[in-house]
Amino acid sequence: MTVIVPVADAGAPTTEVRGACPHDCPDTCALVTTVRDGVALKVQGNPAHAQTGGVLCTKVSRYVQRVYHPERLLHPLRRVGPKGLGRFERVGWDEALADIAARLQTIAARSGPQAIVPYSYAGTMGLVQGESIAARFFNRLGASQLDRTICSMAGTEGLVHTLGAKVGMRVEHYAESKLILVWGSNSIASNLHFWRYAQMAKRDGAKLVCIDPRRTETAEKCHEHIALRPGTDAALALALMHELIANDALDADYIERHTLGWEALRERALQWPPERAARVCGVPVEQIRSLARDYGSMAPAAIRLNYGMQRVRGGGNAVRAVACLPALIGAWRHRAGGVLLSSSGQYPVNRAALQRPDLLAGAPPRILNMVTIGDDLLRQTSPEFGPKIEALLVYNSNPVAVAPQSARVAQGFARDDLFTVVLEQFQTDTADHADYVLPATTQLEHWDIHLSYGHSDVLLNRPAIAPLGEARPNTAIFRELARRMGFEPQAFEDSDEALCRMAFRQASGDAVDFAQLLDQGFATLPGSDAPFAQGGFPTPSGRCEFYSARLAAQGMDGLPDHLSNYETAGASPLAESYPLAFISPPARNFLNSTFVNVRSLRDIEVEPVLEIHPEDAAARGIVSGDVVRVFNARGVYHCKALVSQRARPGVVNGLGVWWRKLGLGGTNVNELTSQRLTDLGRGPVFYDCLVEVQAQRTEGA
Ligand SMILES: Nc1nc2c(c(=O)[nH]1)N[C@H]1C(S)=C(S)[C@@H](COP(=O)(O)OP(=O)(O)OC[C@H]3O[C@@H](n4cnc5c(=O)[nH]c(N)nc54)[C@H](O)[C@@H]3O)O[C@H]1N2
Ligand SMILES: Nc1nc2c(c(=O)[nH]1)N[C@H]1C(S)=C(S)[C@@H](COP(=O)(O)OP(=O)(O)OC[C@H]3O[C@@H](n4cnc5c(=O)[nH]c(N)nc54)[C@H](O)[C@@H]3O)O[C@H]1N2
Ligand code: SF4
Ligand SMILES: [Mo]
Repeated sequence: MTVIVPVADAGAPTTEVRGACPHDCPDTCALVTTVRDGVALKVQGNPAHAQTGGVLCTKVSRYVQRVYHPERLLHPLRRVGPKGLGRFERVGWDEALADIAARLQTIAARSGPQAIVPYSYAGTMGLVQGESIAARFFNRLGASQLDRTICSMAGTEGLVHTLGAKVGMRVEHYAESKLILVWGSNSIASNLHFWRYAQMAKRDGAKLVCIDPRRTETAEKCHEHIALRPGTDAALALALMHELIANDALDADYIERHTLGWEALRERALQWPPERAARVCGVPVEQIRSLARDYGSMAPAAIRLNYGMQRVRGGGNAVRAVACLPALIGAWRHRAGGVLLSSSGQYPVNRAALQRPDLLAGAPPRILNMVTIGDDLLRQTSPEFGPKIEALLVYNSNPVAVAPQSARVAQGFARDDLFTVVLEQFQTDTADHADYVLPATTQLEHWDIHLSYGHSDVLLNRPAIAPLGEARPNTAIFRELARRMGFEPQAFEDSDEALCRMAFRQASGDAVDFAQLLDQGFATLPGSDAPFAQGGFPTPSGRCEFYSARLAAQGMDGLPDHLSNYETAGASPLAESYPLAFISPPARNFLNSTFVNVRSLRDIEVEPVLEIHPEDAAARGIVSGDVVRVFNARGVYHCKALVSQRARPGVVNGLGVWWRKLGLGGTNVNELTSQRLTDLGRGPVFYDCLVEVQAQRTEGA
């Protein structure tokens, strides 16, 4: 592989190009790239953008190391060795695209287009390099569609059935809160720019409480840490309601005017005295009582919920239960009160213009859940499933590393009769299984436009440098494939800049001022400061729905409840063999599996670790530094033990998501996770998982 050594002419003038961080992170920072002589010298936070505040996380402040990484993919590759080994030869674009188009046409003619499946997620969050031309291509082809559930669907459904949409507080207003519950979020690692506002509030006297099974760097910096068992958040929320009733801390007027189903929820909450929740959550009863006293008395009270708490069987219900809390105390009356899980529902994106569902023209295609790709790749044609998967086109995702139960996923990807094309910047675990690997540009090399799920601005990303080597944007690759498949050119001809311009264009006009985006790189959406001060929730009833008639109509519980995990520690037969709960939250210096191959960041994380509480370690004769075997019926994961109070008793933390080939023994955390689905939204249950751990001093790994 060619080593790229960018050398800029030191005498050439520098320019600054405005952009947006493309990564799957709520912060969506505004970037400024300094360019000299066509070479990107550095990437910094745009000081003019309030939510970025001129600060980037460590990962993206080293972005040029990723862009000019010696292992960047620079030309198309065709597999020459067995799948999974990563042996490839260089081919030209023409040859690669012609062969891919011919293979897809053959499969579509023989087995129907639904035997072809796209697999993509949020390698870039851009609306253009995400699902624009790619979606048009698969719509026009009539391929299977992908249910993009792998991150947030349980929480999304929970919010939609309570508040009405993915909406909530504006992040900047947390600076004025008096109590902040950081719930299921390691904000310092994964929502740094929210944490800046929480710090301002703290300096102003606010109290910060972290609710997380792991004693994270965020938990350490809060005044209090409630280290509950994974998957018990709804029990905690119901007990808080119980105490708000007992303490007479409710805002009866707000409940009366702006909520639905209080009588029924009240009855349910009364079944959850703090003693009961304390047993379920594994926390002291006094901690629950004191949290309820604070929540009922310290106004304005704000909750920053994050997706970490919805990756369990009852994740959707848990989000529903927590999302009910602000209405009970009338927290929404103040702009610094309420809850935020995601702000993405407020953006008027014109997805139909970008993705052209009209190109489907005919029967709706089958929809496959990305969480169960492991099982689905191993299925035969059947009336229930439809045609066996014969071709997979992967972009913006690394499923062999990030999808649950990876032994099954890798087995599926290793099928000799599966035709796999991977659009990538790097030779990932997934790319190792491809028939063709096509080199994709990075954010510094292409146009894009971004919404955010943590703030309320739109950001434009202009290319700062020319594409490296023969890399092409996803859009350009799908345009070319469409041409070679003989699809009508008019549906694919929009340029990337034109796609950016149409992303927020509505019948009533442009929702954002594109001239302003071109000029300063970001634009703020108009919106209300305290969106639900007077009610007006975007639910069918216009109220905060404690009781959801829509859920009841689907045969589900209309009220939120605590659902125990599929795999529960304690007195279950499964727990006899696998007594420890296993969670695999993000490592601070990686973003899902992105950045694992950037040496300077991997050196900070050192190696894959398993945090284990001193009691659990002692019971197994494990000391820090031991290579351990973490296992259950689905697989074995090898990593280094770190005996640490960051783990609570009974719960072990395996920080994710390493590339399998860079971990010990070619495995990662998803060797252990299951393909079961959440109560709402068909999401994954990464943190609903039991394991056992053994030291493995003799064998090594
Ligand atoms: N540095 C970094 N930043 C990231 C990511 C990353 O991988 N690295 N990932 C990005 C992505 S894709 C997303 S979706 C977002 C949000 O990503 P999240 O996955 O929400 O990440 P965190 O905010 O770190 O929250 C996870 C926290 O939830 C805790 N947790 C696990 N189970 C439970 C539970 O049952 N209840 C409660 N209360 N807490 C639990 C974990 O211990 C962890 O500290 O962050 C994004 N930002
Ligand atoms: N055990 C466990 N598993 C998890 C999680 C966990 O907490 N624990 N987190 C889950 C969550 S929240 C999520 S969101 C998923 C994330 O899963 P993915 O969305 O698959 O995220 P990444 O692993 O970051 O992989 C993204 C890939 O896209 C590539 N990429 C980036 N930009 C572009 C581009 O412009 N074009 C092309 N072609 N490729 C590009 C990157 O190089 C990278 O390899 O993982 C999930 N998996
Ligand atoms: S990953 Fe998040 S914090 Fe880091 S630069 Fe991107 S948006 Fe900002
Ligand atoms: Mo995610």
